[in-house]
This record gives sequence, structure tokens and C-alpha cells, in this order.
Amino acid sequence: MPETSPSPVVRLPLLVEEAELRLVRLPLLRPFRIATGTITERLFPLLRLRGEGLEGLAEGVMDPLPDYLDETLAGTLDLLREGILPSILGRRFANPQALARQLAPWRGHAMARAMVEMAFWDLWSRALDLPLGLALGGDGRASVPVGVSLGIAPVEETLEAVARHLEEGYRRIKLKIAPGHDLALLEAARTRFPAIALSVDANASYRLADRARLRALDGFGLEYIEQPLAWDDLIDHATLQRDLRTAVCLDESLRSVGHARRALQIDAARVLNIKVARSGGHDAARRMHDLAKAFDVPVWCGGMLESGIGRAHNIHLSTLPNFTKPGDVSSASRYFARDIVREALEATDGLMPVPQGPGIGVTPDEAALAAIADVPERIRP
Ligand code: OSB
Ligand code: MG
Repeated sequence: MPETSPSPVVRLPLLVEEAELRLVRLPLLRPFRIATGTITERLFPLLRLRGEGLEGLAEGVMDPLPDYLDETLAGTLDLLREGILPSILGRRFANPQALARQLAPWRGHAMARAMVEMAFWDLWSRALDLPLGLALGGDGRASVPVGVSLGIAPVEETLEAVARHLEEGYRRIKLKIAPGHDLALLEAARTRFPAIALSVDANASYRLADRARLRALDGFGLEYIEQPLAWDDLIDHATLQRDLRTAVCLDESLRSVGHARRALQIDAARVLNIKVARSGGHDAARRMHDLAKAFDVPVWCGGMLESGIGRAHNIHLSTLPNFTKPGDVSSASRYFARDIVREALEATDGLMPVPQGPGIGVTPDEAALAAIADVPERIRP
């Protein structure tokens, strides 16, 4: 456990004195295959914001190439160095919303702005000496229910993986699908596991013209069908939702609060996957969560194979009250031989403990980081 030090006397609004950026290359234990391709490692920017003797951390989830969404690693680094970081360094912010307002005039780049906003939430909640979940308005629950997301693999292999994870107590199984890797998989899964909480995620690999095939998915008693249609679509999802009994769940399409609001208004989704790191940050994620609640739509917390830093952010967000469905925030040991935080983020019986202590409640493992990250780049006002 990290040593406890007396809470520092912090002057608010909080000064952002320095940023530190480094690129981390974190290998996955096994390849993770989804409709858009196969992921073998996470290559991600790690950001630390420092101020008042404290630091806040966050990681980016943009890919080197625009595989999942349209942001890229190179684009993010450029925007951080040339635009976002210079605009916040040396300034004081009363709260994370004030920091987000500073970035508001710029368009898009939800993943890039999320990184900075999330690091500031960590810093700010540490300054308030509060766990991030409580600072966000969470209900203080000690653990959150979680499921697993299983990549595309031969059917028999997938069934074995399902059995293993059910034995471990995971509360929902999500299977990655793609056109042609769908109906036979679900037939087999439902034959062997008739009553489990099961969902599918297509990662935007179908078109509205595939409606007949998608309608056939309706017979499997799924919790929801995640992002069947295009990554930037809302309208076709609404058309599809009218055709299905099963709830459509949006993921890629929700890149801002506005997207979530419009999706809810046109009934394009009856469940939302909220990912803080693709939504612009915790404030945007929380507003999506509140909007969904107003529409009586349940939400769950998605993941992007995050290291312990992003994973801890996700766990804290999951303590907000409308996160009623199990999230994708499974044990870090499923993905990595060696994580970059000192605390083990491991679920027991399908419950992921919420890290205790101020902020995200985890601390970087500097030795583990040094082995897989490049030299830190310090940026000052
Ligand atoms: O669509 O939710 C997704 C991983 C990488 C990119 C996209 C997705 C995913 C996952 C894994 O489903 C979720 C996780 O365990 O972090
Ligand atoms: Mg998804």
C-alpha cells in the first residue's frame, strides 16, 4: 500500500503547473480480435498533470490509426502539445467543468480532451481529499458489478471462455460478432448457456441492408446488440431499433453529450455504453448518464482495454446510480502480465472493488512504467 501522508494544504482554484506526457507500450497477454481488426498491444499516451504538490493521471484510448474512431495517436499528441496543454498550463481552475470550458471552443477530439479532463478530475479530487467516485456524485458503493467482453475466436474456444468466466462469477458475457460470425455462434452459445445474461458487440460492422440478419439475432434473448451500424450513425440505428425487440446499445456513436441526447430523443438506443475516455471526459459521461436516466434508459461502463490508470477512472465512474448493468471493467490480469499501477484491479465473484483513497486511488508502478514507456516529456507554461 502507498504510504499515507498528511493531506496537503491546497489553494483553490487549483493551479495546473506542469504536464508530463509519455508513450506507453503495454503488450496484451493474447490478441483481442474485433470486427475492425486484431489488437495485440496498447500503445497509449499517459498524461500527468501536476499542481500544488499533487498529480493527476489519465491515459488516452485513441489508436495509432483511426480503427475504432477517427482520432489518432499522432493527432492527439500534436493537439495536446500545440493546443490543449498550452491553453491550460499556468492557469487556475475552480473545478473540472471550468477546465472543460477552456477547451470548449475546439471541435471534436473527445478522446484528447477526455485525457486532460480526466487527469484534472484525479488531481482535483486528490486536492479535495475525496475518492473520484464521490467527487463525481457516485453513491459510495464499495464495488461495481462487471462482465467480460470476449474477442472473436473459433466457436468452441469462445464457449470454453464463456464457461471459464461464468465460473469466475462475471455477471454478463459480451461476445464480439461480425457479419458471418454471428448466428452459428449464438446458436451454440444459447444451446450451452440458455439463461445467462448475454450480449453482442458488432463494432459497427453491419449495414441497414443486413436487417434480416440482425432481426434473426432477436431470437436469442440478448441483453442488447451493441453498435451494429456505422460508427457515426444515429438515424439508421433508430430505424433498426423500431424493427427489433432487443435493445440497441450505442458505443462508437456516442462521442459527445449531444450525440447521446439526440440518440435518446429519436429512440436510437434503449441502453447506452458510456466510455468516459471517448466521450470527452467525466463531466460529459456524467451528463450522458443523467440524460439516459431521464429517458429511463439504463447505462453501463464500457472499456478500451485500459491499463490500471484508465481502468480505475472507469470503476469510479461506474459508482454513479444509473450504472445498473454490469460494465466491461473486468480484471486487469485478463489483459496484462504486468500492469502499470501498484494496486491489483481484480474482480471477485463478478464484483470489482472500488479503489480506496483520494482521486482514482491507484498509483503508478514506476519500475513497470520505466520498462515499457519512453522518456517523460515535461511541458510547462
Ligand atoms: O467496442 O467495447 C468495444 C475493446 C477495444 C475497442 C472497442 C471495444 C473493446 C471492448 C473491450 O469491448 C472492453 C474491455 O474489456 O476493456
Ligand atoms: Mg463496443
